[in-house]
Amino acid sequence: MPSGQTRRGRFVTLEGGEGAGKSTNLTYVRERLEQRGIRLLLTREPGGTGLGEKIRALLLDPNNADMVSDAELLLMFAARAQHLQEVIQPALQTGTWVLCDRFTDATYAYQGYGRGIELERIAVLEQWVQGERRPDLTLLMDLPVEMGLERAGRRSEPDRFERQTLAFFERVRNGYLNLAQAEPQRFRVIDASQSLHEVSEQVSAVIHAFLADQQT
Ligand code: Z5A
Repeated sequence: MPSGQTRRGRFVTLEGGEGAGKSTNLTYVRERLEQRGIRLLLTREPGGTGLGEKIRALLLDPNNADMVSDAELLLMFAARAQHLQEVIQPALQTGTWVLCDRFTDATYAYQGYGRGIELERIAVLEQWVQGERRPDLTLLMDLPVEMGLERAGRRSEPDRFERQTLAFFERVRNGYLNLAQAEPQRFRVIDASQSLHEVSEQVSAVIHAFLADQQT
């Protein structure tokens, strides 16, 4: 690379169903990357900006039980448009890596497979809001739905998504697995049903291999 030119940052996302351990494993990914001297920005969706966090609150509020699926979809992309322009793109352009808890794969999984919105309509919004921007690496934390709900259920009051049926979460899980199968070069599926230690070992191996690829 010519001197004075900044190498663009990489865009890494974590995905998975309820209680899959994304937040927990974000810490491992962060540690692995920072140990290698990589400048890193941690963020999440929906959210990641002042406006995005307000949209997130609307989306998760159980009092908005009457929100229609199209409104939910458009709010996800409204938050994403702000997030991309205000936070993600500027960081990547200056060489900072972005580690994001959920991104557009969650829209395909939840609003597409879960709610039943046609995937083609989501693809139109994806192209409109993101242009060519896609994650460079996506870790999909996969585990049986009941196990994830059991883990998540140990916490606070359920939000609007956490009140969905088991069948909804099964569709989300299958949706994620379909996405991963369609793009094996980007996705790495982690068996999140294992112990925290074993899951962290899988995550470390994925990050190690990804970093090795970046140097070739
Ligand atoms: N959503 C959407 O519909 N469309 C979109 O486009 C986007 C999002 C971007 C908010 O997401 C909601 O937005 C989400 C989808 C929707 N709703 N749902 N469901 P979120 O990511 O903020 O919320 P979440 O999915 O509810 O995250 P979560 O439940 O916090 O899951 P997590 O981060 O994957 O889990 P965790 O907090 O790391 O772990 C859960 C518990 O399990 C915790 O007590 C851990 O200590 C424990 N844990 C984790 N791993 C293990 C292992 N391996 N063994 C034992 N215990 C473990």
